[in-house]
Amino acid sequence: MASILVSLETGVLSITLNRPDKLNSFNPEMHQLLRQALERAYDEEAVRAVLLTGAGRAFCAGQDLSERNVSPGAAPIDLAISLGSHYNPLVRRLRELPKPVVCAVNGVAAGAGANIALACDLVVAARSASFVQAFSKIGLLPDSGGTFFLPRLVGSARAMGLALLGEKLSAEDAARWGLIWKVVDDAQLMKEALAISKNLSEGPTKGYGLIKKALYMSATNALDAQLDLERDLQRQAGFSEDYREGVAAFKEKRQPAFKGK
Ligand code: LHQ
Repeated sequence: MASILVSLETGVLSITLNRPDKLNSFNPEMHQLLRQALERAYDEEAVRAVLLTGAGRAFCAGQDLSERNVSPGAAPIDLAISLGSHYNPLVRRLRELPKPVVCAVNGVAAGAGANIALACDLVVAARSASFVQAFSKIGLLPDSGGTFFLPRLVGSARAMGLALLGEKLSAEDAARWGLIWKVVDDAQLMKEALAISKNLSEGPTKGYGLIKKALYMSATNALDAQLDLERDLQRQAGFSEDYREGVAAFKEKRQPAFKGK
């Protein structure tokens, strides 16, 4: 059984982490297939939004710990290698993809699984889902962008509590804290996440890519630099066909037909 399922429908590339018996934890094959799916999302014009979710009762439990040999006498594992070759490129790919990525968190999101969800642009979670910075329980620190995303999303006090205590945060609290976009009833999750993704896939894709860039750059820019960036990106947006169409549709009092160009 493939550890990643991929399908393209009406402009939405759905990617499902598919190792349910291992709570969709990451092994090298899953990393490789996810990388290929995101490359496809980048390359194919027909892909105008991505929807990431998990199969079974979990979204993703982070690294597959059953693959780590930590028995006495075993050579110590250099974790920087798997961060450098798998997790960090994955987070960069999600953030740099010039198309919106929706994450439907269907169950527990733990360790790198939680932070990969947070690396997506819009996170919708099932009411029964939860987020766990499980790293401290095994002597590690949050990775896959966790130490960057958490304080920015929920403030340093809550980020520190989540990271040090490694307790489960319910989807409802995650939404209340501003960690994610919204929480919905379990039965509504995929319907809602698909509706959001489809809506985005019919939108001004170029403009969305520029929105991502501007908002993500704001994490490290001062106001002056950000104003300059907005000027430069708005120039690009203004040259798009979709800007023309958006304004024409507004004037003609009709729905715009964006082409993502
Ligand atoms: C698992 C896992 C798992 C294997 C549950 N692996 N089997 C990457 C590499 C480089 C540097 C370091 O960082 C990283 C990134 C990381 O992600 S490190 C953090 C790795 N993840 C964790 O520490 C999470 C470990 N799992 C848990 O804390 C819990 O299982 C969660 C909170 C995810 C779910 O709890 P429960 O719903 O109570 O389920 P459970 O604990 O009973 O797990 C169900 C099964 O899944 C169980 O197997 P079993 O055979 O007993 O049914 C677990 O062993 C297995 N499982 N996570 N990551």
